[in-house]
Amino acid sequence: MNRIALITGATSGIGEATAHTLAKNQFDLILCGRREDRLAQMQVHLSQYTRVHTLCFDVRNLQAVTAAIQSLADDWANIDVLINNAGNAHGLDPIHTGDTADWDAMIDINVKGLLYVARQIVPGMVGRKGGHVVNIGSIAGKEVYPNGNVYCASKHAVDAITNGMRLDLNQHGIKVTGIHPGMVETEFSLVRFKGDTERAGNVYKGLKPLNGNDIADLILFVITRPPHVMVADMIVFPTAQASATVVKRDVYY
Ligand code: NDP
Ligand code: 8X3
Repeated sequence: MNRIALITGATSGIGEATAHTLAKNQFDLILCGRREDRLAQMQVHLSQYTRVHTLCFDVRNLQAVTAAIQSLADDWANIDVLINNAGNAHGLDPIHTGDTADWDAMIDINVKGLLYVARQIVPGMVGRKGGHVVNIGSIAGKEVYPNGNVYCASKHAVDAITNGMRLDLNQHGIKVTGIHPGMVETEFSLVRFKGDTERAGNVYKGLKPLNGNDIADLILFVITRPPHVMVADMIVFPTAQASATVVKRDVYY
């Protein structure tokens, strides 16, 4: 019987690629995001491989998160794998000129949203004495870089929450994994730079970045280890990247 995986942020980038990969590897899928049209298209496409259910909500809205998860029928309610992936950077500004609306968005989505979703799903895992939570952090949760201030803070919080979850859930047989990518070419930079395609494109110029499928492969790997094996933490870079700030480019700007 297929396991059930719930993916937040399934409408683009890492989450979308993960949905495609898991659909072809014996997972039933609950796909979440705010863009209903994309969720609907993915449901149609991926239903050729597996059972697919969609939930459209904003992770910032506690009532909406709660209502969505509680709306699940019995045959969807026992979630085996939670992939907390929804998140973004908003802006890249020094601390003294940062936009407080950007700060609110990053803290509300990347930190509080992850917690709201986990709070709804993890109790069921505790009751069933098993499950796996995969939190998508970032190299920004392991290092701090210039102008990254609040995004880095939000991802350091994800790292701390992931480690805390692992401690608290240890006695309940639940696996908790943190995956921390470096540069992945998705809609991430387009969102960070508020639709400025030129600035977003420059982030990846002169190197081969990771793509969503690279991270999806790793997620599939960690959630298909035998019951006694838990990958706790993973940092993954493109080969051209050595840290948040050290990147080899063939083209210099
Ligand atoms: P994308 O912008 O391509 O995807 C972000 C996803 O998050 C979308 O599906 C979006 O869906 C969802 N999302 C954003 N805000 C909300 C919200 N308020 N409520 C619900 N869903 C939301 O970026 P990535 O795929 O790159 O990002 C996925 C994760 O990976 C993020 O946590 C990011 O921080 C992390 N990451 C990304 C890296 C990169 O270089 N790309 C590197 C390291 C980590 P919708 O708009 O439909 O709601
Ligand atoms: C995304 C990677 O380096 O832009 O989390 O913060 S970085």
